[in-house]
Amino acid sequence: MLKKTQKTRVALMKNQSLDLSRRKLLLGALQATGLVLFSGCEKMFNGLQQNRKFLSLLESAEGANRRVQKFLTGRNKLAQEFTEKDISRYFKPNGNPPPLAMDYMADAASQWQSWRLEVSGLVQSPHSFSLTELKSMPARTQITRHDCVEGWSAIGKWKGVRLEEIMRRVQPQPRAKYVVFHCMDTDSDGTHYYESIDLEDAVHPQTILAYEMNDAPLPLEHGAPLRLRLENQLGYKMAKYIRAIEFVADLKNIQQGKGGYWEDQGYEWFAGI
Ligand SMILES: Nc1nc2c(c(=O)[nH]1)N[C@H]1C(S)=C(S)[C@@H](COP(=O)(O)O)O[C@H]1N2
Ligand SMILES: [Mo]
Repeated sequence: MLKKTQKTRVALMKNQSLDLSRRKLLLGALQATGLVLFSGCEKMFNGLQQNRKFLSLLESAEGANRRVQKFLTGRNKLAQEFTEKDISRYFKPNGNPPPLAMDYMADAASQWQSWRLEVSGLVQSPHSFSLTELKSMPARTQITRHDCVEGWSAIGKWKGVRLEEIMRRVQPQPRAKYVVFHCMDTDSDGTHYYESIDLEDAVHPQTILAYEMNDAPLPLEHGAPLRLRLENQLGYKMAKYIRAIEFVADLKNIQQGKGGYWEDQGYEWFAGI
């Protein structure tokens, strides 16, 4: 006879392997459509949740002090931009794998025709944008370095619409202080990824909602169809698989109240580099 905890563990393991084989099936179907561009994808599925380990320097008091300084000074400074030849040959996909939800997979297969970005909250004119509409808006392209708190970096080329353009369209109310990004993916506990930034970062010239990476449609594992690029902060701020954007006065009523998935687990809200 198994003890109750053992039983639960066995049940959990069974669920996980079921989950994995379903993922593999769906992945195969997507590969057939040519939507999965990176071969590292399989590995990423297996590496689920490995990013819970963080480098100690980044968590140290020294690292935290540096970030406070950054927050107070020079926030509108441009992050360094690179040239085509600096683009990394491999850019590690990190964090949760693409959402397993059937509607996500179906949307991907139809090239996001029915996907919409819902923009709401404290705005004068809430609006839902199709990908075509986002692509028809003024675009910015930038080649920048991505720094993950785990200690790896990669340089990539991103094209997208500036968040300020979205704000011009929806008109945030004076009470709005933060922009919250709601994502479609979940961790293994079913908790949705989310992130938030303040309005100062939202209007930064390099803050874009990217739909292209290295001159190709944003690959699934890098956050298709839309992900945030915020070039003066660490990787975990850059929400992938965005479904909705909400303007709020306060972060305390969203999930655990700390402004982001990792922040809810103790990481800093302002992750300046
Ligand atoms: N929705 C969502 N966004 C996310 C994550 C995630 O797990 N889910 N991981 C974050 C982390 S820790 C990093 S380093 C980057 C990784 O981006 P990449 O997959 O393009 O390398 O995405 C960030 N945005
Ligand atoms: Mo990260």
